[in-house]
Amino acid sequence: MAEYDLVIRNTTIATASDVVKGDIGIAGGRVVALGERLDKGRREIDGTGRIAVPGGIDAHVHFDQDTADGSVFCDDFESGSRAAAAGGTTTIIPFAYQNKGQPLRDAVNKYHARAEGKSLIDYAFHVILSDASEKIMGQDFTALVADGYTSFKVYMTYDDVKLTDREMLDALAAARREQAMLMIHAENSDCITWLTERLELKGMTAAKFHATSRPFVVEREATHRAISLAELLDVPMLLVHVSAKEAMHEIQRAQARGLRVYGETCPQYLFLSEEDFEKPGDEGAKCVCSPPPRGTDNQEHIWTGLSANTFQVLSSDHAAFKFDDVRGKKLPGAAQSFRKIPNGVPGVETRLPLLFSEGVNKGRITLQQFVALSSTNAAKIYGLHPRKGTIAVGSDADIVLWDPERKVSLTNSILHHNCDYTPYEGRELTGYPVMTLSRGEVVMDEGRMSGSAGRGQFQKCDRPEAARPRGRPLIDPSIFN
Ligand code: DUC
Ligand code: ZN
Ligand code: ZN
Repeated sequence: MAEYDLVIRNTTIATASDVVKGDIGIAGGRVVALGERLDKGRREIDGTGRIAVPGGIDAHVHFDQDTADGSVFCDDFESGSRAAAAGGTTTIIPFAYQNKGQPLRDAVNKYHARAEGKSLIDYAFHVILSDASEKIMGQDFTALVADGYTSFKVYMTYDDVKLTDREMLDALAAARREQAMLMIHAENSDCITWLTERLELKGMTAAKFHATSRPFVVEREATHRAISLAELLDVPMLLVHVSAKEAMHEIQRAQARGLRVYGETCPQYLFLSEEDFEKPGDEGAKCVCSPPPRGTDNQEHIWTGLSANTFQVLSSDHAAFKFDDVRGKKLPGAAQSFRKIPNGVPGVETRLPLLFSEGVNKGRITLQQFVALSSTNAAKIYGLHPRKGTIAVGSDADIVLWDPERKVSLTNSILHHNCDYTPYEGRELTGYPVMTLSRGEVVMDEGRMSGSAGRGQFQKCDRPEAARPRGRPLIDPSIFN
């Protein structure tokens, strides 16, 4: 009787710290042995010429989320999780969106119902905190953290969700008490509104003016302000979707001061630029996201931030709206403004192939950094490690085999999302995931999907060690505790 359900044999095993050769023994959905010449498994997979990495964790995706303006996200938990698995991701962390005034528990329950029976792979939830009032926070913030929802996104812009500085302080104080992780969308709301109104008055409404309405200063200022508030109360935080080098420099300065400030960036800031907004017709709308992609020279700076470990996480911020759809990105009529274009780009499936091809294969980051950025660090920052994010005895057998030499032309027809375009159309990649295992079950083999919708399990997150305060606030914590 074989000891293993499955053995992946003779493969290169890459973690965030090591790259070694060997076999991986899997039983009961978990890794139970790493070694050489492991006993035969009931099933054997030849890993020769492949690299086995911990399945990706996409820690920033929007699936089936409510919107304030009637636009419709085109991926739900089924299509989104399928696309994720096809692209080498085995855990997704989408958002439960709290409407202002809504109890946090209700928001979480609503998104559980949306995920139920649909996700192919495991998932956790971040909660979008649009109301941090005492009434709301006093209700169920503490209980939610205890129940495995340990990360909360705070917006500094967008009218339906934004918090004032004072409300952010409330959120920070609560996060500090509960050791929860705050994720910050840092853009100065008033600057954006002021600029948008003036651009519209001048008739400057084309997609490219989206970038004009949200210049790097808007992001840098808000990043600096968020960090200052966090420093005041001594609360760790993560700045999401950092786009510009100037915001990145704010994070670097905070890290140099010893603050627990973490950074996330996304492929759109490595591969897209404001030149994409100039594309003919309405094509520019395909790349509208916030913050916007910057100049092409900015891309190398963001790569440097990845290789220098300024950023801990590379997420997709998958926020997919169809292009050619009444509720999508292509606006009916030239009189419409960039303000009406739904913000976001698809990317859950292309995140890792882009990072591998242009990062690892072009020598910008090491294989270990690839693993850290795509999986391990997110697992640590959001309280899923070591169950997720590594290949180690006892961890879930969420493993992806990569063919590091596979040549792929990216085109929307090979992708599994429900979107009618990819902003990376026509890119030539080297290196691609060829098999995805979720808790030991093959869910993708050479692009063929298997496994039933709904097999993915909700993952409770622990209070992340990364969210533990340093214990050195600038003011006495008894004042705000
Ligand atoms: N910006 C966000 O803040 N969220 C979704 C997509 C986007 O572009
Ligand atoms: Zn955001
Ligand atoms: Zn987002």
